[in-house]
Parts: sequence; C-alpha cells; structure tokens
Amino acid sequence: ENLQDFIEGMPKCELHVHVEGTLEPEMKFELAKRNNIELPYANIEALKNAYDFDDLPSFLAIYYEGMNVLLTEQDFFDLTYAYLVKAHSQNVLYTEMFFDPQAHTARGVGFDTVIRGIRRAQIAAETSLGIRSQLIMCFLRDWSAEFAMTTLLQSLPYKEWIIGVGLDSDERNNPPMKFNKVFQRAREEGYLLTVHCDVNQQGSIQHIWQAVNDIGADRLDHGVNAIEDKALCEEIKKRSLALTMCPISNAYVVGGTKADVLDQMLDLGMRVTVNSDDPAYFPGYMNENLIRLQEEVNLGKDKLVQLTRNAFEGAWLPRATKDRYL
Ligand code: ES4
Ligand code: ZN
Repeated sequence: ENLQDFIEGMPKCELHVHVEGTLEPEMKFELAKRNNIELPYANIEALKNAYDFDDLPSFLAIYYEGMNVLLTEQDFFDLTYAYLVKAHSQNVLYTEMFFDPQAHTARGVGFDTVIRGIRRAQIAAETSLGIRSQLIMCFLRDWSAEFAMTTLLQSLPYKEWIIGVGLDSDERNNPPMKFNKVFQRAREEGYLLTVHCDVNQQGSIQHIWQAVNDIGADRLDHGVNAIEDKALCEEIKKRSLALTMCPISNAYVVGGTKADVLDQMLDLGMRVTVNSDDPAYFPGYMNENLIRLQEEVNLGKDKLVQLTRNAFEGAWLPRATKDRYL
C-alpha cells in the first residue's frame, strides 16, 4: 500500500533536527554574498557535489565548514525561519531544534547573536504560521568539558529560551561521562538532558548505559545500538525514554537506515520516533524520512500513528499541552 498521502497529511512532531543542519545550499550562497564571503564553489551544483561523506567525521567537516556563512543575528533568523516554514509545510505542528553555540562562539560570533536570531524566528513563525518550537543547546563532545561548562554558564541569562541540553559531534573517544559535571550542573539549572548515542560507535552500548544511568538522560538521540542489549532496552522502556532516530541520516553516515531496528523497537513498545537530523545534508525532512521508512519495512497506518504519538509523548512540553496534540 502506498501511504505517502497518509504520511504527508499526518500532523507531526520533530524532536531531532540541528538548525545548522537545515542550511540549504541556496541559502548558503545567499548568506555568503550578503556577508562578502568567498565560497570555494562556483555554484550551487558544485557545492552539492562537494557533499561527499560516508561517515560521521567526513560529514562533520562539511557541516562545520558550511556554518562560516552564519555571522549576524539576521543570518540565524533567516536560517531558522526557513526551516520552520519548511517544517510547517509538512504539517509539523511542533519541533525541538538543536543548536551548536560553540561552533559559532569558537569563530568569534557572540552567543547572544546566535540565540537572539533563532528566538526571533521562533516567535515570528509561531505568530504567522502557528508552528510551535523549543530549543535544545548542544555541547560539542570533541571539545573539552571546560569549554562546555563555559558555554553552559553563557547560556544562563537565556535559560527561559532553552528547554534542555544535548551532546553532539564526534562520539569516538568522547563518552557521555566526559561531561558528567556539565550535565549535572545543567540539571540543577532546570534544563532537561539528552545525549547523542550515534549508530555503531565504538563502545556504543557502554555509552548508552552511561547516558541512562550516570547522566540520567531524559531522552536518547539515535540509540539504535540499544537493540543489542535486552536489559538496556528494558531500562529505556522502564524510564519511558524517547529515542530520536533519523533514517536518512543513518543511510548516509552508517550506510543503512536501520529501519529494521526501528520497527523491532516499535514492536517492543519502546518510544521510538522518526526525525530528520540534518535535512539540508541528508536530503529529506520529516515526510521523506517517514516515507523511506514506510517503504523499507512496510509500516502500516497503525505504526505510523504510533510513531507520531511517541514523538508528542516524548516532547518536552507540559502534560496539558501534549494532550491537546494527542
Ligand atoms: C550530527 Cl549526524 C550528527 N552526528 C553527531 N553530531 C551532529 N551534529 C549535527 N549532526
Ligand atoms: Zn543529530
């Protein structure tokens, strides 16, 4: 059965999207021009051809390079607003967006420039389109815990604009425990916690246990490898932790969507969700990810609806607000 129309019409909730990963090539050129930055590509086609990655490090190199065009508050506004327009066009009612402040402060862009631009776009999109959103601040795990702590402290004046903190970038040799102190301080400050547990990372099962038991994460990003450990799956289920999976991202970074694992976890009653991750780089927003998954494991309407329910249940919203979506 072709469920494309059903998927497109379904009200949706996204829980795993990096706002810097929504920087489409067209906007990259526009912002480069506006900021008088010379891109090392003649045109959009050449830029797209340079999107040549087959693992996490090769992706991250292109991802961070791409951000160099983001300089002013208006740039962050335009980036975020364009994503929210796109998400709204796919019937996404609510989205939780990651941002990577260190990727900007490390090159001299102010924390306030970044967050003020994003925040203004969130309000504008909610007012004009009705799409709601919240922000999750990610720490870059391949930088030091000290830099993460400095960033946490920098964020405190903007606490009301940030619902939680996460951990992203290169997981290799950067376990969650490296940031234990930062996460505990973040919790004291009232932030919710999530951790990227990327697919097929060295020591991934141990990293997921650390995220759950030591960090006390309120959510897990990806977390596909938990399937290899029955006790871990039980623990995740017991704590009702949502897992935010990203099929098309997986296809690029680890060579397969892991749709089979996602389907298995649905059968186990785990709170798995489908998300886009970096849709400008791993081509596909929410609809394309759900369609790809549906095609691969032949999900029926019941499971597609379950995925959406899981996302709204897992959302970092007050109970009463979630109930209005459910
Ligand atoms: C990311 Cl695919 C992926 N993995 C880890 N960190 C990231 N940040 C943005 N995209
Ligand atoms: Zn991610």
